[in-house]
Amino acid sequence: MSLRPILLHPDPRLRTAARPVGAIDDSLRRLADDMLETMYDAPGIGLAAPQVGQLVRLIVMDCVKAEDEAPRPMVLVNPEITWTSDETGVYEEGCLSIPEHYAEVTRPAEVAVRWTALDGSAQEERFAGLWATCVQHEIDHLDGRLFIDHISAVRRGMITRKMEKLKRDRARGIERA
Ligand code: K2U
Ligand code: ZN
Repeated sequence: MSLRPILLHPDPRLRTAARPVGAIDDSLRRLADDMLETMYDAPGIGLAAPQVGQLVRLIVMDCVKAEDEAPRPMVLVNPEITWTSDETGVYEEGCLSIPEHYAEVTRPAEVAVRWTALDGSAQEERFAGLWATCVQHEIDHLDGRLFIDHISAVRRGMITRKMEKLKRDRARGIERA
């Protein structure tokens, strides 16, 4: 297992729709393992393959936050939302590709998702609460969408300009070291 670098917005790969996974082979399983390790290390509660530069439809999640609850690492291959509740919920979202920026995002409070597990079996589950927010946030990533696409263009522009400066400073910092 190894940590993968997380791409920072703006990056064209974060705006590109990912391709469906064909074969579930050893390299996909290694990518899923590395994504889980990278997610826990960040720390985060979800991660999508495009965030580590792999434009395939693969996401990982573990939204268990209680210390006394067993972690529930999930790997979803080719996830699809098959139902959304009429009821919506608001959550202050962040993103590992847009560090230190948060905004309230309104999404359906519950969703049903169909996917393929790493063992090739078909899965379908309903998610609510933070799991519902997270799985929608991750599937957005697979379609090149970011949580800042759900806020005003003015705020999205401000965040993008700040991220461009952060990336310039980081690049300069490496040169200066
Ligand atoms: O996709 C990502 O960047 C991972 C996000 C997923 C996420 C964002 C907002 C709401 C739910 C999930 C990271 O986990 S951001 C870190 C984080 C940690 C705990 C709660 C919310 C966000
Ligand atoms: Zn994100």
